[in-house]
Amino acid sequence: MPQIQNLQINAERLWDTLMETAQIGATAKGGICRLTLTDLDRKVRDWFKARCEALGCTVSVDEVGNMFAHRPGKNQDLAPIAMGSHLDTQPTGGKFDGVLGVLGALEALRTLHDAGYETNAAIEVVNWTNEEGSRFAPAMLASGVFAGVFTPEFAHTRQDRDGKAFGEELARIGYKGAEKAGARKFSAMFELHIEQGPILEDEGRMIGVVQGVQGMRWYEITIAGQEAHTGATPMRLRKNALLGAARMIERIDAIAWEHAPDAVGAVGLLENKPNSRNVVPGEVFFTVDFRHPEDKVLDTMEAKLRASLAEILAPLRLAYSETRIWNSPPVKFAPELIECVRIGAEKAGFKWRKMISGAGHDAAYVARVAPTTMIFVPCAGGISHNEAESTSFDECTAGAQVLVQRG
Ligand code: HGY
Ligand code: MN
Ligand code: MN
Repeated sequence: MPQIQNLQINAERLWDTLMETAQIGATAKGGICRLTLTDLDRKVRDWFKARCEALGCTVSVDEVGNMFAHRPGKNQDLAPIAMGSHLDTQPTGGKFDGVLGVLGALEALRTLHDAGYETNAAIEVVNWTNEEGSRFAPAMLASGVFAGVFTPEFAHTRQDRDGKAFGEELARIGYKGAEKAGARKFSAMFELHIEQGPILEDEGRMIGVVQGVQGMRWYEITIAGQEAHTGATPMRLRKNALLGAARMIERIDAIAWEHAPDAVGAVGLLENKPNSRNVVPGEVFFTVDFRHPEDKVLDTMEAKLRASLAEILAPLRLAYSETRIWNSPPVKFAPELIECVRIGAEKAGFKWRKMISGAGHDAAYVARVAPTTMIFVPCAGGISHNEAESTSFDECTAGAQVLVQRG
């Protein structure tokens, strides 16, 4: 049996799987729109399950749709080593966010299978449900249930903006498993992912040896004014909810700048009602995404957000409600696994650097229940959550190669 350090992944095969699955939800601009628990998600899940079963893996599904493809190892007493990420995308997502982590892990399985290599611990390739949080908030929902952060009931009752419930959609696509989420144990979890930022490319490095993930908080805000005729209502009598939202959006940006360069903040989702040309907007719903490596700075940003709501909206005679719907604290990954990735990158001759993840990942939650770390590869211009997201053949190969050596 060959030594694991001599195993080489089949780079063409990996690239072909990335391009093949990119057709499931392909957009005209070259990206993917494959929202969680849609028929397109079912289609890519079915594709993934069939490829894993063709390798002799058994594929299990838990109560929130997480998929686990199990390849037995020599020592049944050892908990499996997991590797994986997510197959759901943003509405204007790219070909690599999440997908590289799942298909890189599939390629690792295929490489082991071709070599007839029997690992000591079993290997499990994982597809985590609803990592993006775009359709059902918050993000990383199903890995969060797996890690005990959320209850299955909380997940099942989350609704999308059309009022559809997570649990019903999961059952509708046939991926509401019987297995209790979190019942399954891992001895380690590795997640391969694109960096989604510009640092690796800017420094000409191939591998990010990820130390952890920054803190993330999401808020939902509804501003209530009064619908009125845009022609007959004097300016002094208006209660314009969209004006209030506009001033809040400006202030939210300013709060992030006050704590930059490590802080970031954005309003990404906004619904204006009734959204008619000649009606003064009566109600606006919008979301806030704040992130920073330190919780105490996020506390300061949160306090400023709340103070700003009262300060800005009262003079406009606007009411509001604000709820923090997600708080994912900063996470540090397992030092011994970080060292594994560093050694793997060195042995493969790749330039690497240590870094913190700006984006959230399932690994952030799995790190609560198993030793976990991540492997980053560059993406062109640091662009992600964008149909133009692009990671090269060589970069995908490098990431999967480090993964197979480490897994
Ligand atoms: O929000 C995030 O950082 C992740 O892409 N879901
Ligand atoms: Mn991702
Ligand atoms: Mn993403």
